Amino acid sequence: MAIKTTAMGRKIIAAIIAATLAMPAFLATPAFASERKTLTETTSRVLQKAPGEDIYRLTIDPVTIDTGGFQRAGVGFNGASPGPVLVFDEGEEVEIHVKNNLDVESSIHWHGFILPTEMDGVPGLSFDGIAPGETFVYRFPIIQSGTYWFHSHSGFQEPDGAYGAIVINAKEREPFRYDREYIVQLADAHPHRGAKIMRNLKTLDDYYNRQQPTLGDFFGEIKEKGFGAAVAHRAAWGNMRMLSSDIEDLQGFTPLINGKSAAQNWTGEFEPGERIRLRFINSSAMAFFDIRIPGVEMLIVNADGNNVQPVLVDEFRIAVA
Ligand SMILES: [Cu+2]
Repeated sequence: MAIKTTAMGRKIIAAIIAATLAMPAFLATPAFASERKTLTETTSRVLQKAPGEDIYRLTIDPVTIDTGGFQRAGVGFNGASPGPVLVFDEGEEVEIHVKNNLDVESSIHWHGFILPTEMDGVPGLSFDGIAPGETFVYRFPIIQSGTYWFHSHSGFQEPDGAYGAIVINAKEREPFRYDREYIVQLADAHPHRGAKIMRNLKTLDDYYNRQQPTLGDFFGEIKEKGFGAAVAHRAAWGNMRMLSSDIEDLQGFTPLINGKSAAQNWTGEFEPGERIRLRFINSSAMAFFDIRIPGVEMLIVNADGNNVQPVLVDEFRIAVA
C-alpha cells in the first residue's frame, strides 16, 4: 500500500528555470525592460494578510474535488484544493491561525520546514492535532528559503485534497535571474477518498488492479512456453501473493497541475524570450511525474530549497514528496 499517510518520504522539490527557445538558456542576459512578475502577480491564489492584521488565516474546509472527469468530496484550505499559495520572506517571523471547519480532527504540517518541534504539526508527535471547530496558532521564524508545501497530516486528508504551496523569498540575491515565476504543484486525484481506498485494499489487495490475468492469458502462456513453464510461472507469482500485472497498488489516478486535470488545462502565460521560473512540487499520494516542455530546455537551479550546480535537461522525473 503506497498511499501516503505520513510525511516519511523525502521531499523532492525542484525549482526550474525554463528558457524559451528564442533565448539560449545559459548565455543570454535578457534586457530587463519589464519588471519581474512575482507570484503575487502571476497567481491570484497568494494568501494575503487581512487588513490591519499581521497574521495569516487559514481554514481547513470540506470541498468538492472536480477533475472534469469525476467529482467527489474532499478537503481543502480556505475553501479550495489546492489551498492558497503562502509567500514568506526569509528572516521574518510568521503567525498563522488555522481553524478546523471539518467534523474530524485535522492539522497542518509544514513540509521541509526547519522549525520548533511543537510547530511541526504532526498529531501525536509534536502536538495534539486541531479538534473540530478549534483554531491552532502556529508561530515560527522563517530561517530558510525556496519552494515548499503544506498539507494536513491527519488521516487521508492530504490525498483527499488538503495541500498547498509555499514559497520563501531568499534574503540573499539568488545566483540566477528570471522574468516571471509560477508554481507548478502536481498531484494525483482518485475518484475514491483515501479511507475508502484503504478499506478496499484491506478487503482485496488487488482491488484496484485493472489488468487481472485471465484464464485466457494462462492458455496463451501454455501455448507460448509449454504447460510446465506456464504453471511454474503462475505458481511463482502465487507464492509471492501477487499478480504478474501488479505494478502498482492503486490505479485510476487523474494527474493534476495546480488542481487542474489535463482537460482543465492549467495555463501559465509568458512573453516570447522571457525566462520563467517554474517551482515544481510533487504533492501526489502515489504518482511520479516525468516533466517535459516540448521544444524547451530547462535549467534546474534549486532543489529542496538549496541552490544547486545548474543542470540543463529536457526532461526530469519528480518523485512523491
Ligand atoms: Cu509532507
